[in-house]
Amino acid sequence: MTTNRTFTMLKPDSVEKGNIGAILEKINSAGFRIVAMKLTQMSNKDARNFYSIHRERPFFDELVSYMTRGPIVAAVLEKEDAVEQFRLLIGSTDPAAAAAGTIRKLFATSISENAIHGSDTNENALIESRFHFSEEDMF
Ligand code: IDP
Ligand code: MG
Repeated sequence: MTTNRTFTMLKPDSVEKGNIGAILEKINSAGFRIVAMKLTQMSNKDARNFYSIHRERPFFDELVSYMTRGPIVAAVLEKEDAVEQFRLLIGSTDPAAAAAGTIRKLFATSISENAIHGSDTNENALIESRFHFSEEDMF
């Protein structure tokens, strides 16, 4: 995996609200190429592992139950400077603080149900992509 890739999840609230198509349209329009993509549901164990960095946070149990309550869309995306460019596209963690036009501003409900995930570093993009996809599933 090159440093031009990032990892995303359209979280359960986005799938429940029927926002998959609208969010993918924003991602496409911003010039990201889809390298891998699937509809999947995380188990409790998956979510606890994926978010293990937050295990001591007060919102950890809430986060795990939110992320496991229904299907997500997991994807690997490619663009120059993908990690940083994608974080700009999704906006701040709290949609109330997110810039106009960002995916979280447009589609998120709250700081906990915030529509979409984006990796925060190149190293985590690689770890998170491999969590969901094998090398032969990445094009
Ligand atoms: P990020 O998704 O913008 O990188 P992180 O701080 O890594 O934000 O938090 C991971 C996820 O945990 C958030 O996307 C959100 O779903 C949830 N979360 C973060 N902070 C809070 C909080 O203060 N209350 C409830 N949930 C939170
Ligand atoms: Mg994060």
